[in-house]
Amino acid sequence: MPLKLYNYWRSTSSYRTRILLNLKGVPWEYVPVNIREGEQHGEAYRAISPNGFVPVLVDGDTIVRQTVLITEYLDQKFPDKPLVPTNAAGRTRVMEFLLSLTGDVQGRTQKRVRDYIEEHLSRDDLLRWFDFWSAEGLAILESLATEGRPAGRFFHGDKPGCCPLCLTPSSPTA
Ligand SMILES: N[C@@H](CCC(=O)N[C@@H](CS)C(=O)NCC(=O)O)C(=O)O
Repeated sequence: MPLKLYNYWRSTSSYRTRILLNLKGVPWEYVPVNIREGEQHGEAYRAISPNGFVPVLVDGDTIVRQTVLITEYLDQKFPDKPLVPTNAAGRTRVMEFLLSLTGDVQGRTQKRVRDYIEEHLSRDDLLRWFDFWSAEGLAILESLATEGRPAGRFFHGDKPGCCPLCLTPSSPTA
């Protein structure tokens, strides 16, 4: 039975996860959840994703939420072509970057935060908020990626790995 990815085409977290699945090279099925139409709040989807976020990976009876845990799950289940370095130091550095991107940065700019600001404050406040936290977030990620420790030609390693590729979906906001 192929893996199923519940996701939305314009969601950056979903886009990241599609890249990771394709890097891994395992077959997977696309299950659309239209978060612009509010499908993430429906009862059926909340049974899979209690917090109403995409993406969610379903592998038989196993439900995996959070992009970082999906990355971890794919590496555990399919150890060929590791997405994250297998040595402790490299792994810690890459995981720090991914957690900062998908938690600290994404958490401040995700749709429900933007919707709240626009509804309870104003569109101008929203634009200011988004510009400020996008710039701040990208600066933090840049400092993590360029910090003094050697990481190869790319961050992290000599080939473009999951960090630069996971950043790609954020490039329209850069
Ligand atoms: N920490 C989560 C963040 C996921 C997330 O922010 N997903 C957004 C789309 S990019 C979402 O589902 N938004 C729907 C909403 O806010 O209601 C992860 O890394 O998977």
